[in-house]
Amino acid sequence: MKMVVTDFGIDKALRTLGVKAINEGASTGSNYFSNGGIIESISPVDGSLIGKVKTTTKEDFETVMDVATKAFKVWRIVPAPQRGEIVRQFGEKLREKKEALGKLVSFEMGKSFQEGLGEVQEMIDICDFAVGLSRQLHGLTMHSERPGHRMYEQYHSLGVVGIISAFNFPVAVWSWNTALAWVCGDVTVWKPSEKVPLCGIACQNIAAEVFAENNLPEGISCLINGDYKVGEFMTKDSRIPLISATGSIRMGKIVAQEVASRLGKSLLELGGNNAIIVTPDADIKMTVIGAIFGAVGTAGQRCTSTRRLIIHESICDKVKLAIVDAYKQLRIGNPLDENNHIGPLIDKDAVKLYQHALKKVVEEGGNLIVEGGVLSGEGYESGCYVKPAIAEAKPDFEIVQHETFAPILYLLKYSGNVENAIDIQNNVVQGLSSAIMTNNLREAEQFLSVAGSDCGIANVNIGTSGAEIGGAFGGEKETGGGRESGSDAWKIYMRRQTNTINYTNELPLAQGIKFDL
Ligand code: UN1
Repeated sequence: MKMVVTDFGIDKALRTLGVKAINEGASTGSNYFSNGGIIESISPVDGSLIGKVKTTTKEDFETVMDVATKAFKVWRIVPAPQRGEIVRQFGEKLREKKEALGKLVSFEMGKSFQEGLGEVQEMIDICDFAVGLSRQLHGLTMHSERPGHRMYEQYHSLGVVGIISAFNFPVAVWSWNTALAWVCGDVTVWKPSEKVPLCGIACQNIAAEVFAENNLPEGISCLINGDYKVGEFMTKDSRIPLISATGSIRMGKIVAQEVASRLGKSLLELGGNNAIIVTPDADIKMTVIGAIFGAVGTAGQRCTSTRRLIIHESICDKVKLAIVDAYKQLRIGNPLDENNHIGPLIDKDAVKLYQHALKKVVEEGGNLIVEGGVLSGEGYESGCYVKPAIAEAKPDFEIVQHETFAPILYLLKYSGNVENAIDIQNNVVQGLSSAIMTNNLREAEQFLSVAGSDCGIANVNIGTSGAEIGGAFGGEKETGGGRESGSDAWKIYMRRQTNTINYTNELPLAQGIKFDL
C-alpha cells in the first residue's frame, strides 16, 4: 500500500497543499480550529488512510459565522474588479498547484489522474470567467413613465453563501460557487463531502494564502466539516441567504424544505438520469466514444454520467456490438496510473448499490450483455473496483428510472420517429443532461425544440458529461432547477435592486394616480 502512495507522489502532493496527518476542520481563512470528532479519509484507491480531519461543532460554526459576517462588511465594499483581481490570483495559485491538487483529487476520490487534472482545470477556467465577470455585473436601465425620472436596476452583494458539495467533484463545484460568489462580493462557508475532506482542506489553504497575501480579513472563505448535521447548521441559519447544494435528490428535498421554511434561496444541483438518443443517422464511431466516456468516466459517478442509451431499433445491433467490443479495451485499476481508464467507486457502500442495481435489472427482466462484477486480488484490495456493465432493459424498469452512481449503462430500444425516443428520454423524474447523436438536422432541431429534451443540458453529437464552465450548468424537474458556473448564473449570488430617481420639483405618482393635498 505504502508503495503506491510513494510511487505516485501523494506524500509530496499533500505537503505541497499543506494537508497534514490531522487537520482542524473549521476555518475562517488562515485560522483553523475544531472541537468535534474525527473523520478519517480513506483512499478508495488502495484502502489506505490518507489523513484525518476534525469536524465542526455548533460552537465552532458560531465562530465561523461571526467572522464571516464581519468579513462580508469589508469585502462587499471592495470594488468588484478588485475582487476579480483576488480571484485572478487564486486562479494563478491553482495553476501552480494543478498537479498536486489533481493528484489529491484522484487519490482521495478515485477518479483518473487525467480527470483530477480536468477538475482543477475547471477551477482555473471558472476563475478566468469570474475575473471578466467582475467588470460586468450589469443591471439594466429602463425608461420611467414619469417625466424627469430615471429608473435602473443594480446588483448588490448578497451576504454569506453556504456551499454543500458532493464527493464526486470534490473541488470544482466549490470553485464554481466561490469564484462567482467572491466577485459578487459575498463570503462563503463550505461543507465538503465527508468522503473527501482533505480536498476541502487543500482548497481552503490555497484560498487562505491569497486572502492573507492581500491583507484581506479572515472570513471571506470559510470551511466547516462533518456530516449532514453540520450541513443543517447552515440550512437552518437565517444569516445565510443562499444555500448552494450539490448531491442526491433525497438530500436536495430536505435542504430545499429547510431553506424555504425560512424563505432563503437555494441553488440545487441534484441527480441526473442522462440519456443519449442514437438515431439511424448517428455517426457510430462518435456515438461509441461519447457513450463510453459518459458511462464509465469517473466510474459512472458524475451527475452527468450517461445512464441510458436510447437506440433506434434499426441500428441497435450495430451499436451494441461496437460498444460491447470497445468495453473490452477498458482498463480498470489505480487511477493514478495513466494507463487505466477507470478507477474505483468511492466506497464499499457504492459497490453495494452497484451490485443491487445489477441484480435488480435482471430481476425486472433485463439482460446483462456486459456482466460487470466486483474485482479482487492484487491492485484491487480496497474492494471498491468494479467492472463496467451494460444491460438491455426497458425504459419503465424501476431501476432504470433510478440514478445509480456506478458504471452501468442501460440500452433501451425505440422504434418509429425521434419523438418516441424523446418521450422515453423525458419520462424520468430527473432532468439534468441529455444528448442526441444524429447527422439529421430535423431530428437534431426537434430534440432541441420546446417539444424536445426537457433537461437543463441538451447536446447534439456530444455525450452527456463534460460540460464547459461557460454555460449555465444545472437541470430541471427533480434535478432541482439550479444553475451554476457560466452565463448569467452569477445573478443568484446577488440581490437585485430597482431604483427610481426623481430629478424634478414635482412628485408625480405612477399609474397617473392623483393624490393632491
Ligand atoms: C457533477 O457531476 O456534479 O459536466 C458535475 C460535467 C462536469 C461537471 C459534473 N463538468 O460532467
